[in-house]
Amino acid sequence: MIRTDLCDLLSIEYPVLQGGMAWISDGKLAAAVSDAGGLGIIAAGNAPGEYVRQQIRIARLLTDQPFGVNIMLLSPYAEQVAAIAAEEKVAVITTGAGNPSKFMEEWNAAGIKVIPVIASVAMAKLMRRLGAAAVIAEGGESGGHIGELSTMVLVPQVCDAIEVPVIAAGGIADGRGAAAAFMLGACGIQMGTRFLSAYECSVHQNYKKKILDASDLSTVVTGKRLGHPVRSLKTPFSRDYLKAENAGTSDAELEEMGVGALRLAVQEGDIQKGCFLAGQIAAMVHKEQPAAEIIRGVMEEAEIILKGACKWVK
Ligand code: TUI
Repeated sequence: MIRTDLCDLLSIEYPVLQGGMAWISDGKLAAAVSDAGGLGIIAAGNAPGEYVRQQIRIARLLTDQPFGVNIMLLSPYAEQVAAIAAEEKVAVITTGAGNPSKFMEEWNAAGIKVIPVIASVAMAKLMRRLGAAAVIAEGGESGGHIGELSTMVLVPQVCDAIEVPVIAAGGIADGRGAAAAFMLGACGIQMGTRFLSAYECSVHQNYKKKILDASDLSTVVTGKRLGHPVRSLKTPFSRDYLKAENAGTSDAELEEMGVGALRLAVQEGDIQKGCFLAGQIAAMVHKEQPAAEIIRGVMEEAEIILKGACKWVK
């Protein structure tokens, strides 16, 4: 069994977080992950505060284990969701796609453990100074909004820079990735794409099928020109978007193209117009299975690998 400081910090059995995926990570998925001994996370995405409150209530009906809320800082509702998460006194708040400095004091005062997603050493240091309980160091292998660095180089540099627990994210799909993350100095992992295939994940079946059918080169990064690089599956939408980006289409028109595309993928399974966010490990997702089986499988595999890790040491 693998237990790390993160398990004690968050009162969880396995040092595994489920990524806060906009439109996807709802109360049902978060509860399933938390009930299985990981930390489930409800994603606020671009949704209003009341949606998040409703999902928190659903999760509380389904599990008595701790779970978190992810606040996407580019959302027009970020302030509203921040206040509701504090009011509801969720166990953990994770943040993404920006700098949560202005919220840290309020969340810490509410007794919430704040775990920002960071993509650089400077941001990790700032978050630590402002009272982050841990950080999630997310590499560019991830799906969705990404930073510059890969997990392999980001995680050890963040571990060297700060003394709070570091959770590795981006490119982790199985026990090999988890074991590697621990070797880099992380004391926990976060997986997003891998949980898309959980039975308890309500994403449209077309989305699940596209993940199960993906190959190593199936993802692409768009949005670099707008300053918000986003990794998604290669689809008619991503091809059109990339073409528009390269053709010099105006920023306003590009923003317009993106609006609603995520929801179309998640809820309608719209193969033509949907934007299917996914990490580079999509090809390593092979079947639908319960969230509990995913967590146990990954951690059991990591344990075997770590126990055998001395095989080259003479
Ligand atoms: O946030 C994510 N992944 C996301 S958010 C999202 S919704 C969206 N849709 C369209 C455009 C943009 C977002 C889909 N996927 N991951 C966490 C993450 N945060 N990755 C990288 C970062 C990050 C980047 C810069 C965190 C902080 C940061 O700081 C920059 C600064 O100085 O503000």
